[in-house]
Amino acid sequence: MDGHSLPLTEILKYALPKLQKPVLFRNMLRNSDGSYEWKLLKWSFSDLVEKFGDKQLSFRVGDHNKCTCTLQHHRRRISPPTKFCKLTLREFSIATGDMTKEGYDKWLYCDYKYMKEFSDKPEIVESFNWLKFGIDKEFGKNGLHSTIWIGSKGAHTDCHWDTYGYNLVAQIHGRKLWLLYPPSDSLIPVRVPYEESTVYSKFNIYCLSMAERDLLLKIPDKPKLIILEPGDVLFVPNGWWHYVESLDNINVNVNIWGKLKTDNRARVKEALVKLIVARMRNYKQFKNKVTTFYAREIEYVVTECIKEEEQEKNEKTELSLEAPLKRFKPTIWTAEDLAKQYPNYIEVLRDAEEHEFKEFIEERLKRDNQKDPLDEETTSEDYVSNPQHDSFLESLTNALCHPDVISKVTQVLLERHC
Ligand SMILES: O=C(O)CCC(=O)C(=O)O
Repeated sequence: MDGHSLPLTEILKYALPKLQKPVLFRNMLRNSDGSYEWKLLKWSFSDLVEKFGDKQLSFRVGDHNKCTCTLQHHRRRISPPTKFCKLTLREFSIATGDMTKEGYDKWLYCDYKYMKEFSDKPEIVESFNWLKFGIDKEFGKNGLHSTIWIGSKGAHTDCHWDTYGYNLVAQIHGRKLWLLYPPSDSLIPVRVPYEESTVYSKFNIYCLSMAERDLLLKIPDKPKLIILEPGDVLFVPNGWWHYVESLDNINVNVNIWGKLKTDNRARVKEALVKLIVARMRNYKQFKNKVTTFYAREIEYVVTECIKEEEQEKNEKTELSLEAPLKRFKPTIWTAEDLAKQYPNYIEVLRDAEEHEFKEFIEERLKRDNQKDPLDEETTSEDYVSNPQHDSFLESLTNALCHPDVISKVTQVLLERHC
């Protein structure tokens, strides 16, 4: 096979769920004449503005170069407190024009928006699909199961990893910077602030403190830094840390999480974390529910998980009893294998050079310097201030929710529950 042939869908379907390293797909979304295959990529941003019409989108608003915190880090210093505004895409486009003017120092981010919300805009939902990447037809035949991210320069998502699936991210407009780290404890996983299916890092990468800088430089794992351009598709394996920042004034990307066999166990883990956070913290969303509500939810996902795992075991046994010729044994592909086989389409991400990483860090240190000294810890609407709250309670919650602790509890529950 030469490097010109497109990766086979069947190969990607089996390879991606097992792949341990991120890879970059280039040219996958282009036809042989160089034009884009997806309508979403063919459209200009003005086309997209027309297609979204009067649809109101909710944007987070933050300050450039300040320790403005994302929604998730709402309990850290915020100046001003994280705000939302409703804008049409046209209004967003006008606002980003204003943002280029001197003295304007805000960013806007309509992030993590499930495209199901746009089912009244079938032209947009049908303008792309993930079938080439081996995503099942049920989920990948259009954009309905995808999420869209629309932001201006500086809009960012704090460093985290996602508990379910693997991620395919397609850049549509503008450039986005991704910092990735392999799964490990070194970035300090926390569940306070809490967001379902997201394990945040304690590091606030957008505006690093000196102490964070020093710690980051000591992490033995090598980070990967990549700037996605329109048409690029990034594959992120499950468990990889990522921090993401928009570099251009207008930024659009879409993504889908491919399903993994481990998602059943992840559901048990998430239900356990929810119980702990609900009982240890004072979030409004958990206020009116008794402990047995969460226990029942855990019981349900444990039962489902046991059922699924039994079924999988039976399928494997049946397969091994079949005639040897009928058995299908997919090859385990590594990122390097894929890149070697399809050099025109797949690249393994290289580790960031030391100087690149240092530059990245220095830029984010400058932001911290411009932090407003009057910044106070503020509370989001969702957080009920608790005079008893102290940092030890937060540490205790994070310790109880630590991924290793939760994995052990999950294992014991699955082994002992009948
Ligand atoms: O693009 C972003 O801001 C974050 C994307 C992300 O976290 C994801 O796709 O998992």
